[in-house]
Amino acid sequence: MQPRRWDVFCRVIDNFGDIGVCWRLAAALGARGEQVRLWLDDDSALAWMAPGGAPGVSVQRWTAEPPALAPGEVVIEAFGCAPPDSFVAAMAKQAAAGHPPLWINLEYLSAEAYVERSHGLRSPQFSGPGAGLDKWFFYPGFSAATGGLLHDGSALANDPAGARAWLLAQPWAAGLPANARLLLLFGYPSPVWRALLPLLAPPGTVLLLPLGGLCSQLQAGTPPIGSRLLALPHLPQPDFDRLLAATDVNIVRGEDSFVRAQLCSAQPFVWQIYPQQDGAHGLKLEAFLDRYLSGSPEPLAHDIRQLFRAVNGLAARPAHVPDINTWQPLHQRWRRQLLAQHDLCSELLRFVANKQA
Ligand code: TRH
Repeated sequence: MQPRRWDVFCRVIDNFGDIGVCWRLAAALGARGEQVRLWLDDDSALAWMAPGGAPGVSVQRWTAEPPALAPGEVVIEAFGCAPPDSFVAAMAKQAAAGHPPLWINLEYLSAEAYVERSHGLRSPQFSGPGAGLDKWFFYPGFSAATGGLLHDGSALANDPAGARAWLLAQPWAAGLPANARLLLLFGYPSPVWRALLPLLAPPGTVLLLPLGGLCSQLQAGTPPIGSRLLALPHLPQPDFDRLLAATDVNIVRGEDSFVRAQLCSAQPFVWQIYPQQDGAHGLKLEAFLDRYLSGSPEPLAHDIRQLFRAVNGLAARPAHVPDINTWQPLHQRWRRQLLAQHDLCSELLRFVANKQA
């Protein structure tokens, strides 16, 4: 089949999740033989996230006066970022000529029930340069009634020893004992860490800290007794995935590292959710935990829920952390369940093929 031409629009709001998700999607589509033009208003993070680029993907600067390029067959706006008016007008013109591009809004990931209800819905455009066009909602998610999750890199979890050997060979890991307990801490700066780290990082733990606000916060304080901090350079995305597979526990955040910790690692993880002003993140966290812990025995489920809540400042510091040996099988069962779902790239290709048939 002829490759399709895709335009993927991404606005970097903050941090690395917007560009991280869009790059991963673009690279996954490129790997399936599609031609992707990724529009970015700020592509600076790609220098370390994707230094080698990816087959089939070209990056297009999204400037105030975007170049007048003809839209591809599929246009994705990530997280409702609204492509430029001139581009949408060109889409409408193509539609008037009998070749409407398929316009998709790739939404944020959530385990909440509305996702299953809203996935695949049509949104007719009544005004603006795109009047007369349809926009379609595409929701990633944790069940077969959603668009699923990107699955690339998931085999890493099957070879933790290989991932650990890779880690120990990295220049930034020089001198790390082979059997060190490694905790990746990729979170947001927060007052909760002072109380929680002594629980999460017992003596002998090496805390791996990606560059950023939390790394600076912890470097300015005293590490938990008997543990050590190791600042990491920014890694290319495939190496970040390897890192997740190589550690003993991962603390992750946002959207993309949260998904990777579930798929790329056989070890448990804790999620620091992206905080929202209106507190909506609390509901989102509980919806995820309801799914993740479904069918799990008490008191394990209770302990995990309390820990996730505490990391997000939504509960007091728990008295103890969940037992890793009973948590691990739960995590692995969850991971197998996710891998049994169709992956997001396949779902997206199927969605596009159906709509364009
Ligand atoms: O960085 P995040 O907090 O991103 C976001 C954004 O803030 C966004 O506005 C918000 O909407 C979203 O969260 C929910 O966390 P996330 O999503 O985990 O993105 C991090 C990306 O950075 C992910 O793709 C992995 C990548 N990464 C690397 O490739 N190498 C690295 O060394 C590190 C530390 C991260």
